[in-house]
Amino acid sequence: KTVSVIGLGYIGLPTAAMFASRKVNVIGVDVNQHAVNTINQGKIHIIEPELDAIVFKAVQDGYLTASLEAKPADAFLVAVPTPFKEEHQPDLTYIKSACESIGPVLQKGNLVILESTSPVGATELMAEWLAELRPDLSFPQQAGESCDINIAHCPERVLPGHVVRELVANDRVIGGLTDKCSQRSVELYKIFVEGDCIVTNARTAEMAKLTENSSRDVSIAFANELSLICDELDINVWELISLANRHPRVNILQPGPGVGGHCIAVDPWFIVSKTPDVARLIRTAREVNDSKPLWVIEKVKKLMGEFLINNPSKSAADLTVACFGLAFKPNIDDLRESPALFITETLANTLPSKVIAVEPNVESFTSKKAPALTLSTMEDALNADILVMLVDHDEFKTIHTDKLNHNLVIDTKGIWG
Ligand code: SAJ
Repeated sequence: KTVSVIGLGYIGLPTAAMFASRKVNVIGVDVNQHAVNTINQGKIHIIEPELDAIVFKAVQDGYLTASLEAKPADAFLVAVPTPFKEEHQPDLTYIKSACESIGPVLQKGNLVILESTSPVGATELMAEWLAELRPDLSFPQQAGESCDINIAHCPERVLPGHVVRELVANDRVIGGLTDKCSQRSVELYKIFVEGDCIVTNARTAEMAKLTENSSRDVSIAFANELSLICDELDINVWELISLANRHPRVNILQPGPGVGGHCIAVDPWFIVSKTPDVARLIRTAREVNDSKPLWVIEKVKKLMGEFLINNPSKSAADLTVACFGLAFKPNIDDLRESPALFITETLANTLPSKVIAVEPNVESFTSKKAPALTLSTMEDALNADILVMLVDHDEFKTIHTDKLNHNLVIDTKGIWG
C-alpha cells in the first residue's frame, strides 16, 4: 500500500512521517522545491518538536520520499492551506491545485481524503473537481457506494508544538461521502491513530472542525472583552477571572494581545461566510479579538502621552519602548499571524521613539514592515522606558518584577503582577 500526502507543511509532513514510521510507503508532494529537497535529505523545513528524528528515520529507511509531482498511490491525503481572501471569503485555490495534481494519476479504487480545514461543502466540491478532471472514473455523488473513487473529510485537530503526540492520541472525526468512504478512511487512520475514529458525514465533519476553533475564539473573545471592561472599571481582570473560575461550572480563558495563528483567527470566518445572517456571535467574537491589538497600541500611546506630560524635559524621540515576545503564543517560535508581532511592528512604524523587541525563541529576525525594529537582549529591554508584555513565554515569567516601574508597564498577559 502507498499513501500520498499532498502538501508537506505543519500538518502534511508530520502525517506523512507517522504513516512512514509504521512502515507504509509514503510519497509526499509539495510545490516547494526547498521543502522537497530538505525532506529527501532526511531533514525538516518546519519547526515541530520530535518531528526531525521521525522524518530522518523514515527517509533513511526508505519509507518516505518527497516529490514535486504526484505519483500513483492507493490513498491521497490533501493537507494544503485554506486561507481566506477579501471580505473573509474562503480561498480554496490550493485544494483545486491539489486536485489538478492528483487528477491525472488517480486510479480506480483510490481513496482521497481532504484534511485541510474547510468550509462546509468543500469536500463535495473537491469530488466535483476531481470528477471533471477524470470523466472516466465514477465518484460518490453520481455512483454512491459503487463509485470508483472514495472521498472523505478528516480534519486535522493537532496543536502546534504537540503535533507528534496529538496526531496519535487525539480522536479523529471521519466524514465520508458514503459509508464505505468512511470505513476505508477509518482503516487508513487506524494505522497510527490510537484515539477513536468517529464516523459522520462530510458536511458535519467540516462543521465540527470549524466549531472547535470557533468555540475557542468565542471563549477568548469573552476574556478579551472582560479585559476592556475591567480596564474601564479599574479592576484586575486576572484576579477577576481566577475568582470567577472558582465556580464549579465556570471556566473562562485568558485575555491577551489578540488571537493569532493560522487557525483560530481564520476558521470562524468560514462559518460566517456561509451563514452571515445567523452567525452573529461568531462574527462579533472575531471582531472583538481582531480589535484587541489596536487597543493595546492605543494603550501604549496613551501611557507615553501621560509620561511626557509628567516629564516635560523629555520628548518621544528620547524614549525606548521594549516589546516582550513576538510569537503568536507562548513557548513557540511561530510568528505567523501574530498579534504581538503586529503590535510591535506598528509601534515601531508609528512612534517617534526607539522600539526594541525580545523574543527568546527566535535567533535572528528582520522585519520587512518595520526595518528599524531590532531584537535586543533581555537586559536592554528591561532598561527601556516603557515595557510592553505581549507573550507569556516561560523566560518572561521568571523575571524579577519588583524593580520594574509598574506605572510604565503594559502587561497584556498579566504575568508581572
Ligand atoms: N489564546 C488566548 N487566550 C487563551 C488561549 C489562547 O489569547 O486563553 C490565544 C493564543 O495566544 C493564540 C491564539 O489564541 O494567539 C490561538 O492559540 P491556541 O493555542 O488556542 O490554538 P492554535 O491556533 O495553536 O491551535 C488551534 C487548536 N484548536 C483548539 O484548541 C480548539 C488546535 O487543536 C487545532 O488543531 C489548530 O487550532 C488548527 O490547526 O486548527
